[in-house]
Amino acid sequence: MRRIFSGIKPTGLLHLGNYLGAIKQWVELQNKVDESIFCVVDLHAITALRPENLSENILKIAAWYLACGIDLEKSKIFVQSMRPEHAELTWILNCFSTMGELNRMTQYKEKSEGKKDSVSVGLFDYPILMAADILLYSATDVPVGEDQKQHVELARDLAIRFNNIYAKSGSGSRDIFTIPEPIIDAGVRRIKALDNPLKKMEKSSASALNYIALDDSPDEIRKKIQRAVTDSSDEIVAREDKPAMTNLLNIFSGVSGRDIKSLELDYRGKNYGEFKKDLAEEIILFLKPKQKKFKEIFADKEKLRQILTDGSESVAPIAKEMLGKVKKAIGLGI
Ligand code: AQP
Repeated sequence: MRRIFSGIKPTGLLHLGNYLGAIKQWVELQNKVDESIFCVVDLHAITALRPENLSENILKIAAWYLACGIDLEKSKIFVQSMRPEHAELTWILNCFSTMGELNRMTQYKEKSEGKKDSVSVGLFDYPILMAADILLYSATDVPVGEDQKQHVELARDLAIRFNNIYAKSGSGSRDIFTIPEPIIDAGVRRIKALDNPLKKMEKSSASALNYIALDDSPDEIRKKIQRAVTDSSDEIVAREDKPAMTNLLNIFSGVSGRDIKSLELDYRGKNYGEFKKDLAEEIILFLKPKQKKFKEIFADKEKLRQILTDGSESVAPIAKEMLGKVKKAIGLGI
């Protein structure tokens, strides 16, 4: 039985990077596995920031999942904080993890750089919450970007450690946790920020010029692409010494379905202005049907809340059973 688990944190508006790097792959994977669970991971959203409009962003992200093609016949969607088992299993797994392991997490090192003593304990503990998300549902496959691979490896280590301890104690609970595999699709695009092609596009950026949000209007898209950073020479090719053009070509290819080589051929001898104009129109065309669907779904918030409540109730038996097994193996409770 193959079960996928993945999620996005509602720290801001979903952007093209989130679509091309995550949701597009989820939509394809939901047809290939037995079960898919997609979560809006709101507990993760408060580890480093105090996101504005958190509650509304949670609903928006859920609406985008549906508008982009997550199919409720095949997949379950819910909000992390609606299931208390995530926080409870996090505490238990905390007691099976070491400071050394968490100190080695690259994302923690990057996000805490220069402010080690003032970052939240939650940021340090982020990988354990992620391990709890994955292990609670016995996920076999976890689609993630390269930057999250280390966290899935930690979840694997914790699962193996826990299984080994409780097998040794003779409780007969060898395989409490399923060992998850990270799925890192080589075809998945890593999208860089429009205002800095050396950094990734990110929704919590202070500048809206960093990203194309999925709900940006045509005028905003034209303006942002027009103002996107370019490289020094006026040549439309994807090359290591041209990170800005490589990123723009990558986005063009992602939204149009055309390969980068054919785009390079089409734009040979043309200038950045023409290329950017076409790119903006291609993004607008690509987002238009998704935005239409999003608006319809988001207009009925009561229905959306019901979908998330139903989703939470439908995953509850899996989460409760797993937490029950874990507590029983340890001997917690009476
Ligand atoms: N720029 C990107 N290119 C490709 N994929 C991306 N993802 C995020 N940014 C890009 C993928 O989207 C999923 C959502 O991840 P997340 O919200 O849990 O955290 P993140 O990776 O930290 O995303 P953001 O948008 O950059 O959020 P903030 O600004 O809050 O840190 C993941 O699968 C990720 O790989």
